[in-house]
Amino acid sequence: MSRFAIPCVLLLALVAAAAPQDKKPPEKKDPPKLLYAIPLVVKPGEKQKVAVRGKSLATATEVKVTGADGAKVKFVAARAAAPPNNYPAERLGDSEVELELELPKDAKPGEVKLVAVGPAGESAPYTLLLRDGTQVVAEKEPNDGFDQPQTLAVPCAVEASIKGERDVDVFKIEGKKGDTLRIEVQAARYGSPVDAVCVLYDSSRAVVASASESPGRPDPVLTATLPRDGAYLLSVQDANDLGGNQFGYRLVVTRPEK
Ligand SMILES: [Ca+2]
Ligand SMILES: [Ca+2]
Repeated sequence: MSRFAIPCVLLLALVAAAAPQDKKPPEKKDPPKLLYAIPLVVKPGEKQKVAVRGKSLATATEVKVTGADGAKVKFVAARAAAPPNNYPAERLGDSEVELELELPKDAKPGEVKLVAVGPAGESAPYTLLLRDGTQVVAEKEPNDGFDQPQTLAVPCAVEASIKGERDVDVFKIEGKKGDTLRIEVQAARYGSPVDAVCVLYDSSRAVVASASESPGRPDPVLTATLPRDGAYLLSVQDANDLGGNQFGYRLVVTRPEK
């Protein structure tokens, strides 16, 4: 063995120790994803606390707001937050950010978006559901059956939730023969986990119309011409009987122009 043999063996061992196969590949991180806001409906012109649930948000460092001049967003916190009841994280998220949001009074529905920023990049934009000029009504529980409906004056926009598993929300609407009612649920398209089903009954509890979706969209839109004067009952529930404080929806009832 030459006098260089031992140092060469040592050198090879050192090179082997530093070989790339011994290095752990960097952990692949997903960019953040925003799913839905709690509360689901945001009020322009007011400073409000909003939590936004999603995926990979625990390490988010910033949330940006676009689509409204003068909109302000303050990043308060980010945390891991498992969905309740072992519900799927794909729909309910595994983490959330807490924000203080102030949108200008003239913010336009459909145009205001949030983007979360984290170590692995930016989320896709999330479109906030905003109040518009429609009369706002807060949902009043209990409203769980035909015997205890919440009376609505049309037109209105009810800010409601499927508050727990098997929650049913029943609303009463007075109508005249020949009136057309348009009933729309806004939920899934704004990321809400609510998969809504709407049924309109007449006063004898016969079904007038029902909807569980609208063309190309999971949120129901129901249009019905009323067959007689009287009280009508509208039920809203989750197709899978799931529910909880994250299950927000907005119910918009109007009489469209003929
Ligand atoms: Ca409810
Ligand atoms: Ca209810």
